[in-house]
Amino acid sequence: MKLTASPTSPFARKIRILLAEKRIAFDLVEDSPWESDSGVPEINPLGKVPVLETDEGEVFFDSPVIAGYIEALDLPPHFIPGDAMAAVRVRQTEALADGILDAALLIRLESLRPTSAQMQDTAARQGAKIERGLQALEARLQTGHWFHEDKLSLADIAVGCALEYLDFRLPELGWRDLHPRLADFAARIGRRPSFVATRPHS
Ligand SMILES: N[C@@H](CCC(=O)N[C@@H](CS)C(=O)NCC(=O)O)C(=O)O
Repeated sequence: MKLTASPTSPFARKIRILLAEKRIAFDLVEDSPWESDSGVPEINPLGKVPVLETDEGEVFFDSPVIAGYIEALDLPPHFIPGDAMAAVRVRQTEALADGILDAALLIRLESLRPTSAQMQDTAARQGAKIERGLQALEARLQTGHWFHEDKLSLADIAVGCALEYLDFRLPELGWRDLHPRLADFAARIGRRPSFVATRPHS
């Protein structure tokens, strides 16, 4: 299978980690959808990465759908529970982590515009979403090492990618100060070889 991704995309990183944890071989095609000559719009009409192409030529996006496809291959270990309600709960935590990333990306994109063209309230509005999201995640991590059933799941991988993206692009947030359980969690999951091997560098 082939995964098209930009090297620093946190959504693509979630999929790369999932594939690494499951020891599924894949070809990584680096392509930035921000470049004018990007081939991404030809495989994903939405022009976003990650995009996964199966050996049979079927194409999947966006990252939660790709994660669902990878799990549907039924190769251990499993990162989405077989029980339908438990799976919904894992996906809910994934959505929270992905939503934090959406907000962080908007702040980042706004910061790249000339100062005179920046929307003043974007950082505050999106920053508030990030903070509420972090509070919700901190509350979900009341006991145990992992978010669901004390077992590594897609939720943990998604949250780990979101927290490390904040470190990478918005270090000034200093999110660890108010979220000690998430800080412990980030340190723990960040030691996994799959996280170390995919950590973005500026
Ligand atoms: N919900 C999507 C979000 C993907 C996304 O926003 N990817 C960014 C890179 S991190 C992108 O390709 N942006 C290009 C664009 O918005 O035109 C997913 O989970 O795959």
